[in-house]
Amino acid sequence: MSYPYNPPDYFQIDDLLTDEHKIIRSAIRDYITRSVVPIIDEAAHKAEFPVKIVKELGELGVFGPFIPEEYGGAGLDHIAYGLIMTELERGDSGIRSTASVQTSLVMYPIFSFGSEAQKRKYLPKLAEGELIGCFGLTEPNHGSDPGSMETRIRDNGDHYLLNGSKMWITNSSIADIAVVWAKDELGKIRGMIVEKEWKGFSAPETHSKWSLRASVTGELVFDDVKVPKENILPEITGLKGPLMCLNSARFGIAWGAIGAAIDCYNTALQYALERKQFGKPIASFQLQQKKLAEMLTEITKAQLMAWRLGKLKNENRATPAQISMAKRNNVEMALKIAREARQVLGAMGITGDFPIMRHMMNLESVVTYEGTHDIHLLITGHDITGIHAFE
Ligand code: TGC
Ligand code: FAD
Repeated sequence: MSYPYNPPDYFQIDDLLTDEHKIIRSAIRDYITRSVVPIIDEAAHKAEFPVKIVKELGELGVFGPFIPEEYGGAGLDHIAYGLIMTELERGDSGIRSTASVQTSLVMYPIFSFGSEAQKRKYLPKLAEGELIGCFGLTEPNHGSDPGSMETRIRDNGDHYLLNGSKMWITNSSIADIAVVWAKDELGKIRGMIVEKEWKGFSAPETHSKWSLRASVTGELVFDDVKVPKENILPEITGLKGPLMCLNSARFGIAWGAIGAAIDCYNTALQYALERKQFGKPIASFQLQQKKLAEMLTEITKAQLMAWRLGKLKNENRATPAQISMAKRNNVEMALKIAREARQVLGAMGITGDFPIMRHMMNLESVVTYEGTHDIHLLITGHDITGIHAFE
């Protein structure tokens, strides 16, 4: 069961949005209500990503909204991108994950670091959802410390030979292409586009997840894969390449997590108004009101932070450390709200009849991927003090 979706706008942040923003948000919101809410609980139970929605999301313009129209994007601003992510994550973090990866981790690097031929070949199809992409940075032995990656390319004439493996990769087994990061013979990190059919490349799925169950996660394994030289992203070397992609994806997550939080708050509020104990709606008890009031306060703070970050990003002034702070704060906020909202529903909160438990389990991944909660704290610490506390 799910209640009508009534997202709060306590500080009238809608006044800060353009008509175009509101039209886009409304289109995605309607789509999620119509096409995702009715199927997502069953998909999560079955641990299946509803792959048919990829084409529909492409038609809605969810992939690469800030990529220029000449490459298949919509040429929108970053606030529009953020609003789209909020609406998608109200549906499910896994749906937002697919859009994050496709947009920020696949289309963004091809657009920013790719050759003209690469852009023309891949971007329009990725925008339409005709191709699905994934992003390979994390390895079995290197998660928070991607700079130590072991995956390698070796020059072999007209191509490179790629060897190594990546782990925890969203969309791995359903992806047609992978943007992969590997070190060359000089130890420099290079990005490349690897196609699914190439010999030596496999992408087994990881099973038994209790989180992001309606999303595909898996490995990328490279065994002497021949990567043509024209598939190397020519315009970037070094760790800052993948980290720039992460800035874009983390920005989207800072907005996306608000959608999951609002869905939990909305459910808790409506349930508390309906559910009676001791002859009264539980919403009349001060302890429940405290929970609801604090949830709304935290959502409102997160909305304001996301909106301001969007303005800064539109002006090309958002720093990676600001993005880290927003990702960390907003995901933690959503996770806490999911836990509180679950309690408001009592036993009903653990069932799939309501979306809360699914959001809560999903957010356990969101708080870890794209940089863990603690890594983002250390990024803020570094920014404040100038002292690197990673090593
Ligand atoms: P460090 O020495 O600090 O930096 C290396 C170079 O990178 C530059 N840099 C950045 N550039 C752009 N944006 C950023 N955010 C940047 N952060 C650092 C830096 O200036 C330097 O440049 P240069 O020119 O001097 O070489 O690097 P480090 O090795 O000490 O590590 C820093 C650290 C820990 C912050 C970083 O590695 C990190 O963020 N670790 C977390 C890893 C992570 O987030 N992985 C995400 C994998 S993808 C994923 O999870 C997708 S989930 C998708 C979904 O399903 O939604
Ligand atoms: P580790 O790095 O081993 O960290 C373990 C713990 O140690 C964490 O709590 C961490 O905060 C802490 N820690 C590590 N270093 C320090 C330090 N210096 N100081 C203090 N504490 C520290 N990756 C991709 O490349 N592409 C994807 O599409 C992708 N999708 C994902 C999807 C899911 C569902 C999940 C769960 C992960 C995904 N990831 C992806 C991987 C994700 O980015 C990593 O899991 C994450 O960066 C953390 O790495 P790790 O899991 O190896 O943890």
